[in-house]
Amino acid sequence: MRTIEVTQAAPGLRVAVVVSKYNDFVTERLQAGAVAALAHAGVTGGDITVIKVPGSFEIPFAAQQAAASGGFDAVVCLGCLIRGATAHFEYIASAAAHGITAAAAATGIPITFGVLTTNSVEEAIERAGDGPANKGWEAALAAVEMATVSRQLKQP
Ligand code: DLZ
Repeated sequence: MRTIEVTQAAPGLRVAVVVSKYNDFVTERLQAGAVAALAHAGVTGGDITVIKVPGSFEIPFAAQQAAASGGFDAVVCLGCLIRGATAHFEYIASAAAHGITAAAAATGIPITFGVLTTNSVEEAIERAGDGPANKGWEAALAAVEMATVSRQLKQP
C-alpha cells in the first residue's frame, strides 16, 4: 500500500503570495503570518514572491497567472471581506472562492484560500494575530502541504 503524506518542511519550494490591498490593515497581518509560516517550513525569502492586487475580486486573475507562469510550486491567496462594510460582500466572496478553485484546477498548481469573510472588523483582526491561528499562516501551511502532496503524486 502506498500512502501520500503531507510534509510541513519544504526547503526549495517557490511560493507566490497574492495579497489584496483592500482592508490592508488586516491583509498586511495575514501576509506577515504567511511569510512566518513559510519561514517555519524552511522556505527562504528569496523563494517567496508577494503579488499585490487591488481587492479580493482580482485575486483569482493574479493567482492563475502566477500558477501558469511555471515559476511557482504553490500560490497562497490572502484577502479580507468585512460583511457590514461591503454591500456586495457575497458576490466578491463567491467570485474569489470560485475563481481560486478554477485557477488551481486549470493550472495543476496548489492554490490555497486565505480570504477572510467576517461579520466585523474585530473578527477580522482576531483571525490575523500572531502565530498559527493567523489565517495567513494557515493558508501558507496548506500550500506547503499541498505542494509536497503534488510532488509525490507526480512520482511514479
Ligand atoms: C469594492 C470592494 C468593497 C466594497 N469591499 C471589499 C472588501 O471588503 N474586500 C475586498 O477585498 N475588496 C473589496 N472591494 C474591492 C473589490 O474586490 C474589487 O477590487 C473592485 O470591485 C474592483 O474590481
